[in-house]
Amino acid sequence: MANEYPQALTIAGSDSDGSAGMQADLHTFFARKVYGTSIMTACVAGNSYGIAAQVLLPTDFISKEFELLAADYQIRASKTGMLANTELIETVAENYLKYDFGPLVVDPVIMTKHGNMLLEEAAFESLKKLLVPLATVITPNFYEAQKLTNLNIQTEIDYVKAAKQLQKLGAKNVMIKGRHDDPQQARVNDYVLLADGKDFWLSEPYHHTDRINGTGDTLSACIAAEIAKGTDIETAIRIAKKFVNAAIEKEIAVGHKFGPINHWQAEDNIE
Ligand code: PXL
Repeated sequence: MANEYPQALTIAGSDSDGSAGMQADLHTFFARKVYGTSIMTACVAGNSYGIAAQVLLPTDFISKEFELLAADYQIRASKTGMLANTELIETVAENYLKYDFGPLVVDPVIMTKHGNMLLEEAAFESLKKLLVPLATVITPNFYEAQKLTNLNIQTEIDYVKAAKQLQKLGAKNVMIKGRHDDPQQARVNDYVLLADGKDFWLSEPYHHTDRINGTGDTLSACIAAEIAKGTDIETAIRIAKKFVNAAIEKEIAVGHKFGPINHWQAEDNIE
């Protein structure tokens, strides 16, 4: 029968070097054995040194992508990545509400690890108003959580406060990814606050490597993949943290500078 196999959707930008964005999402869907569909919002021209240019797709084209997928596929979970500006956020939110594409994982992508902006500053408010309330799970990094909450996040208590504030904005489950910018640190700790109020920290070792492009994309895609298979939210988040850790642990050497993580390593090393 058509559509029995679990299907997930990424609504994101294409990254030409394959390390991040939609490509990282599709690698993850493949590794987690869900069929991956994709609604492209933008294309960036980049390589492992950085991004040089980006173009945004027309909103009527993006709406067409939604319409065509809805007419044929049965998507059981979705995730968002690069949405670039207010117009694209509005288009994505409107279309997501029009169809049934399952629970939504929002990765509130603002900037690449190397400082290229992937969301206009003027669009932060629409991200908060239109997209955060649609999030079954939201996965900001430390920087994005600060931007969305206007809090200065220093202590563990600050993470808790920020997560609660994101729930007030409408997100159901929140995972705030901890800092990983200190070469001395031994572990990377992420804070999770679930819809029912249960909370916990997830901790994995810090790996000293430049090959970490696409970690946020992979984490959110892995959560969506698990949800598409029927995994509960807490387990989906726990699997995704382990998956990303395994993918960082053993690099694949492609590109000269800030390379990708290794989805095959992850596929082979977690259940
Ligand atoms: O990893 C964030 C990200 C998301 N989407 C696109 C990107 C990047 C980082 O380079 O290029 C399209």
